[in-house]
Amino acid sequence: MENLESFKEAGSRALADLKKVSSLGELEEFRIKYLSRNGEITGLLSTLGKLPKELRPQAGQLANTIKEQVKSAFEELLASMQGNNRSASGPLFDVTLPGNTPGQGSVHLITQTIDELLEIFGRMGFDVAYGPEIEDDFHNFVALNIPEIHPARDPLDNFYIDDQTLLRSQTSTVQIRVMENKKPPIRIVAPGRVYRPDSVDATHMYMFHQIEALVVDEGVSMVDLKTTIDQFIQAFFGEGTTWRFRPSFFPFTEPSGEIDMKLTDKAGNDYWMEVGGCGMVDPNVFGKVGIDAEKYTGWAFGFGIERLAMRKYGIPDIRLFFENDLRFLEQF
Ligand code: 2NM
Repeated sequence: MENLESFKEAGSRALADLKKVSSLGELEEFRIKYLSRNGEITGLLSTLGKLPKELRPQAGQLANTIKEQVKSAFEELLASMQGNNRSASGPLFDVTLPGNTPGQGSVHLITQTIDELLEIFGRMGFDVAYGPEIEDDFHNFVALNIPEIHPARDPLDNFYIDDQTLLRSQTSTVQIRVMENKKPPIRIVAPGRVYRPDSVDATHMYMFHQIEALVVDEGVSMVDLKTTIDQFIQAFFGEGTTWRFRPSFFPFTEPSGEIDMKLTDKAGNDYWMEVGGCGMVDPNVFGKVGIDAEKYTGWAFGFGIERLAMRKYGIPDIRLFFENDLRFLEQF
């Protein structure tokens, strides 16, 4: 009986030692100590001959059970260490296995386009200005020389919050705020969202983005306006892009013009497409913001950012920008 107890004791000691093993090197030491030909556990069987004959079968069975137990615990640990570890003493995982790469997002095409526009205008010496999207009647209409009875004020053409407050319908509101707060020289661009309750179709959305430029200084003329627009269009669409001024009217500029780009349709015929508006700031606007119209002149222009991006990247439908379908967004 005493021998049987010592067999059990040897088994427990081996299993306890195995728990302390933390590297393949230590595991090999364990194997030599307990499971090699002269190891302690393997050796149990060779002591059987010294036992009384009646005890031998029971002791032999016990020795085998213990040996199988220790061996299978050893093999299990060995397999788990080898499966996760190539180095004998390193951490218990394989740093060379490919991991789960998190999906990487990308910058939205409208944001990319705004970044590019600000980069181009930055090179031409323009500062960037921002303003609130919830505006008052003064900044959205009055200061822009838009009279009380003008169709642009129609409740059906604007998102009014109350009589005096609405979502801005153009970023010119930012130009007004800059002119209120800063004396000339002024040279800014204002990018941002604007809101108009248009029926949604391939070229209309109730929210879109504009970028407007404003320059005010002494002796500023239409030559500066036209040169700046031309340099911008060549930089954004590529050298050799043809565009034209077309006379037009805005309440806040005089004279005013539309900016048309020359395009070619599938049949090879040229046509003109409006991409923006511009003009010399009306002296009435200067009067509203306290700038001396006798001393200063200025010009402004505005482009729809979605339109610019649609032209540049061949996007046929404005709704694609806002549906957030990854198959669209991932292309840019
Ligand atoms: C446009 C077209 C023409 C414009 C005018 C002004 C201001 F505040 F100076 F009067 N800001 N923006 C302007 C002029 C905007 O966008 C199509």
